[in-house]
Amino acid sequence: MTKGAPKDDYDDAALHVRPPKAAAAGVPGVLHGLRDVFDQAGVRRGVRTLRILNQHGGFDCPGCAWPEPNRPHTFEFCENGAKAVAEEATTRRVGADFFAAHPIGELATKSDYWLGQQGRLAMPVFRDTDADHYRPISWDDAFNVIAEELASMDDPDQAAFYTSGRTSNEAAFLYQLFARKLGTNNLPDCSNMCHESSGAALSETIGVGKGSVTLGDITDHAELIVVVGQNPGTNHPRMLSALETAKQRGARIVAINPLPETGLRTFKNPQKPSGVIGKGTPLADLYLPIRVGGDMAFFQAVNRALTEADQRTGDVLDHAFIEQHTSGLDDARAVWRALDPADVAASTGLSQRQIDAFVDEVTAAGSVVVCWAMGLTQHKKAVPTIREIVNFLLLRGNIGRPGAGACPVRGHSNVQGDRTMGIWERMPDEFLDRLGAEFGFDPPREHGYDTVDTLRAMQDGRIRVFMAVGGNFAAATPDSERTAAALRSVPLTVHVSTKLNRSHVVPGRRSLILPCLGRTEVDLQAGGSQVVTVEDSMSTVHTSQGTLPPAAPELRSEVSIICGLARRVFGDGDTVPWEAFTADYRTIRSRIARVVPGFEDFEERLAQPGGFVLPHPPRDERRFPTPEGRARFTANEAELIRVPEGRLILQTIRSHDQFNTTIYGLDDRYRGVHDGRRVVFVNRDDLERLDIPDGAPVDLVSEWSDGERRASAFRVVAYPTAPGCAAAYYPETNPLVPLDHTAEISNTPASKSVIVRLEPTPATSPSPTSS
Ligand SMILES: Nc1nc2c(c(=O)[nH]1)N[C@H]1C(S)=C(S)[C@@H](COP(=O)(O)OP(=O)(O)OC[C@H]3O[C@@H](n4cnc5c(=O)[nH]c(N)nc54)[C@H](O)[C@@H]3O)O[C@H]1N2
Ligand SMILES: Nc1nc2c(c(=O)[nH]1)N[C@H]1C(S)=C(S)[C@@H](COP(=O)(O)OP(=O)(O)OC[C@H]3O[C@@H](n4cnc5c(=O)[nH]c(N)nc54)[C@H](O)[C@@H]3O)O[C@H]1N2
Ligand SMILES: [Mo]
Repeated sequence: MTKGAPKDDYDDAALHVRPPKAAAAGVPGVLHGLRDVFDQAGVRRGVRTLRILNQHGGFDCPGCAWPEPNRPHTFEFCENGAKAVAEEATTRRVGADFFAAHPIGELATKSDYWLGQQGRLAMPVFRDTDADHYRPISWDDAFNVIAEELASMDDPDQAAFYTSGRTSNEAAFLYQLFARKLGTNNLPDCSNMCHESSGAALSETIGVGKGSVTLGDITDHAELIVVVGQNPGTNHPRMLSALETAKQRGARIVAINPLPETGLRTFKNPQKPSGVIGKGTPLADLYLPIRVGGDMAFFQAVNRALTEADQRTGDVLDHAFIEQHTSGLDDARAVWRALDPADVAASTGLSQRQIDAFVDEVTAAGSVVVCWAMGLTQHKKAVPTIREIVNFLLLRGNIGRPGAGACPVRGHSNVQGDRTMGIWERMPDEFLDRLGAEFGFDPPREHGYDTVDTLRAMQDGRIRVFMAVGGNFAAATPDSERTAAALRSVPLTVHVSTKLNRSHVVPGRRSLILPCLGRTEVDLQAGGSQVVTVEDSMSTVHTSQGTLPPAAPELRSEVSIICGLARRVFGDGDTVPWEAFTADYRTIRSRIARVVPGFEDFEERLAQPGGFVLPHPPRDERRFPTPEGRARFTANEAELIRVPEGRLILQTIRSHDQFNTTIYGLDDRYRGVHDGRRVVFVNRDDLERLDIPDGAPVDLVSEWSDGERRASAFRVVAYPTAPGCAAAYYPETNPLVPLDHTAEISNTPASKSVIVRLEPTPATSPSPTSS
């Protein structure tokens, strides 16, 4: 008997709201996490799974990319990590009976929560041309279907290969090799919707698109830690332990966020006695309730204040650093000088006193780290905003020394590693040269499609094969209704997945679902039990090895699926030894070592406890590999987000009970929402002004040049968010985000700033559970 049989779908009727929580984690947090694991995995499998989470020789937590402290035998574990593990370790299965019982049309009406609750995918299934059902198919036949469709293309750019950031380095390296051997750079990935803006801003200004701090910089050295546009209590819970450690040695913390997130206020560390019975550690010393999208104006005002203070005293800026290592300060300063305080106030919603309080924190601190996540990256002006933060760090030499630097906190556990392995539609020529030389072929040079461009190409009928290794392309991307229509028009879609999700139920005309092993499971190949590697948010590369028996006998590893397909496509005489790669992943790593800089002696260095750290010239030696060899100050033009009368700026966020499009449960405990998800948080003053009562049922309507988009039947929750702003959960709100509403340069969907109006939900409207 399967433990915890899946529930019927939910309809939000039971939704209720309590006041937000004052402290994060503590014992209730851990109990919630454990309950999920034991409910889904059973007690024995559950204990076994959690004991080896994030430990040397164990598997890397699929929860997030926050680094593990390099201390063997600690129990690095958090509530949301436990939920991520439970999702994978569940004993429920989706097999042939399931697909026979449920036509695709019916599955498409189910919520993301329901789909995920059905359990692990147990066998490959195929939907033949426009059929109503998926049916089992053998692996060989599945590879034949894909190979034949690929062979029918006029041009390799009619295929696109998506990756989500849970894919291991080994699988990612082979996947991009496969795509490039086929002749395309169409390698869209989740990062296009995530930290693309950070990578773009950092590579332009400091010469490396990755964060420049280590965990020790935060725990042991930083005097001030600024957490901007990030909700670590939910999305990176282990970061709270690091912030607590910093706090206890006297570091100061500033939170900049339109929402007063619980996790930034007080933390009760469940792994310490004081966290179990005490009041917990207060985290943020200063909280700035910034208006959505106001960060660039804020940092410009701060940078202006710092330069002006320096003109008075001469000791606020790090003149030696600026002189020796940077360029462009004069142009940036000209922009700051021209700032209009009224524009700053309108953009940020903050008073001069609040900005001054921040400037005082900064000038009092010998070293500053700025951490950020999606609150900065998913805006039209995301790239210039992050460049402005680099300006801020450069002014006081806060880069390349202990306790200082830029810390984009990555999402998926290996999203940074996938990029390092070449999952990018725009890999530089040096990488392509080395790849081509290693494997004896000429990789395509023309840039490929990112996520948004893949969708555009699908809409125009230019994609014949869409393949995804992991992720949930249909639900994670913007403009859901148009996206679904685009996906349905593709001749063949292929999803390599662990669990059922929305992408499978809006299939292409023909569609395959190929089930794979998860992180937690033993990966046994001809050459024995395999380990894979991942790279965390702070550039540490280490191993991950599952220990649970595979969820079903037919599952294959991602590596084996990619190699199986490649052998079918390229034949057995290929210059790439696909079969040997599957048998022993060390043979893949020996190639990575030759192609990817920083991976020399890969296998040997993996043996070190905790793995090894990739080189990062700005962090390691204050060397900036930009064209001029200097870090660059940039002149950025701020733009006030104009909000017509009666409208709000909607940001789309995660609840405490989800991992992106995977919905673990229906509570957002810290924000006080229970048993439902279709809520919209609005400031009480705005509700009064708009004459909408707290608790009212509303539709969210977004307005764009090509017309309106609607998401119906949300409940209004009066909440202390910054005035003029609203927040609601993703993916329910993705139908509201126009495909063309993207960040400049990075092309990331601007899903944190969608102009909406609230309309009363018509009384007859059914309450939809799916989008
Ligand atoms: N449990 C769990 N863990 C996760 C995930 C998950 O879904 N669940 N997802 C993973 C992934 S892929 C990612 S990328 C990360 C995401 O981690 P986060 O970025 O923390 O996730 P979001 O929920 O999008 O939260 C965005 C935060 O930015 C704030 N914000 C929004 N707009 C603005 C703005 O204009 N300015 C400022 N200053 N703040 C703003 C919001 O109020 C919110 O606190 O988490 C990763 N970890
Ligand atoms: N409106 C709005 N949209 C957003 C965001 C937002 O804040 N607001 N955030 C964006 C961000 S930051 C991101 S990263 C994207 C996320 O986009 P994706 O990465 O595409 O989405 P996920 O929900 O993380 O993918 C979940 C699916 O991955 C599969 N999976 C899980 N583990 C494995 C595994 O080990 N192997 C394989 N092959 N499959 C596995 C399961 O089938 C599961 O259903 O969404 C983006 N979309
Ligand atoms: Mo992400």
